[in-house]
Amino acid sequence: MNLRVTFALLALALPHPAAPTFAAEPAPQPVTVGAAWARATPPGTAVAAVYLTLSGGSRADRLVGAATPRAEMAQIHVVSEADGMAQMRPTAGVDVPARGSVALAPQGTHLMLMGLPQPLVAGERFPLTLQFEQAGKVDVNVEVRAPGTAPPPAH
Ligand SMILES: [Cu+2]
Repeated sequence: MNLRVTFALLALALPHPAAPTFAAEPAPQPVTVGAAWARATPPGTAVAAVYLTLSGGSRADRLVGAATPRAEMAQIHVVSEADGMAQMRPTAGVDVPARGSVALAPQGTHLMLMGLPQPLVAGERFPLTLQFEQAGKVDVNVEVRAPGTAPPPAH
């Protein structure tokens, strides 16, 4: 038996360093993001809102930011009512409870895209990166839907 074959047999006999280890605890499940969409924007409109659903993983997390190549800036906005008028304001984050679900939906919390160089066209999709405290960056695709009859909420 030559030396090369002997080394090959030795390598087979040794425990493989990448062999799976069976931990007592299951791997933590991160937050997941579903059904991200935005309304198409008329030409010349510099802002758009993105809606989506956050589904909590095995531990609580917090959405703390977003970015997309389609806008200069993205903020998390909450809607509150003052003197009968709905008002939006930026907020630092959205808590996602473990195994809970949080919907960012029209008339409520949303992601505000500001500084759109081009309009969002119905039928297209664009990438959006969400930033979470625990899960880090999560990439999603935003579906652009035809504008409905309801006017977008005023800032
Ligand atoms: Cu807004």
